[in-house]
Amino acid sequence: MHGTPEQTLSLDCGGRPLVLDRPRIMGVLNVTPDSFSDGGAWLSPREALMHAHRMAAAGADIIDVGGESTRPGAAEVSVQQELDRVIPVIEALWAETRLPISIDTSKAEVMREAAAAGAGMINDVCALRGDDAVEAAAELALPVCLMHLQGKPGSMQREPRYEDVCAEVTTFLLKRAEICINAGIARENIVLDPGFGFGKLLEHNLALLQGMAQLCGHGFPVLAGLSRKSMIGQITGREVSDRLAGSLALALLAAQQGASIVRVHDVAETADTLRVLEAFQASLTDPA
Ligand code: 9MG
Repeated sequence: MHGTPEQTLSLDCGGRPLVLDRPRIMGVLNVTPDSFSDGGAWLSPREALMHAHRMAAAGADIIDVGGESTRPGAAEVSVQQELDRVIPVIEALWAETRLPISIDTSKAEVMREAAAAGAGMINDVCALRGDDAVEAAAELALPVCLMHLQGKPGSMQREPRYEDVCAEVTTFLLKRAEICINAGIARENIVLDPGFGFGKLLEHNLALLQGMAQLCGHGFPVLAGLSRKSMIGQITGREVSDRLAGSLALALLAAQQGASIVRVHDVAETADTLRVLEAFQASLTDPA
């Protein structure tokens, strides 16, 4: 849903615009010891910050800072632990870059503190279903990404079941969007995310990718997070550290299907991949 110039959507991330005139890249910055994809490589705030600068230079359009892993079986962290991890990083990123910053959290208190430190978007894998989360997001008046998740992070992969995964995910997200709008969140501040890998088997993830146009047709920008996910391991047999090619293929497919934002670990490679797609799409409308 990139539309004509008159229709171009833009998210105002706390004064830092994220213009959705082409698929945008959200760089993942985990400040956690146990994220599934990078095993603590970015644990210290200093290292996290250096990595964020590398992602910015490589073409990231927004940086997503997270202090709690959403991997199945990951340890829960307290509000204070999460704040201690993310706030120094957000403050430094705010001061040292011009990029919008998103906070990956489900906790209302973390949303508020992160926004005060400079975060301009809320990325919640629980779609603001936590205590006080909708109220906090409405009060902060920042863009929010509402993600679908079946079950709970700890047990979501046990036996996910759907009759029609695309219809059920779409219905859930539109219902959450309606609840958010009724609570005072502006419609233009809502981004939807089918939640690849969150309570989904490979067949569900592939159906969602195929059916993404259905989700994109409701006027909300769609975010897709597929980078290094286990579906790539299931298709290719590769370990997390060896899923770059699979991640790029999925970022390309998601963007082609209409995703406005792709959430990725490998920013430089994704930027090149999306440039190729953009050139190809431009050649369709402007043939030689
Ligand atoms: C935090 N996080 C991990 N995977 C994600 C995904 O697919 N989407 C969003 N919005 N956040 C994610």
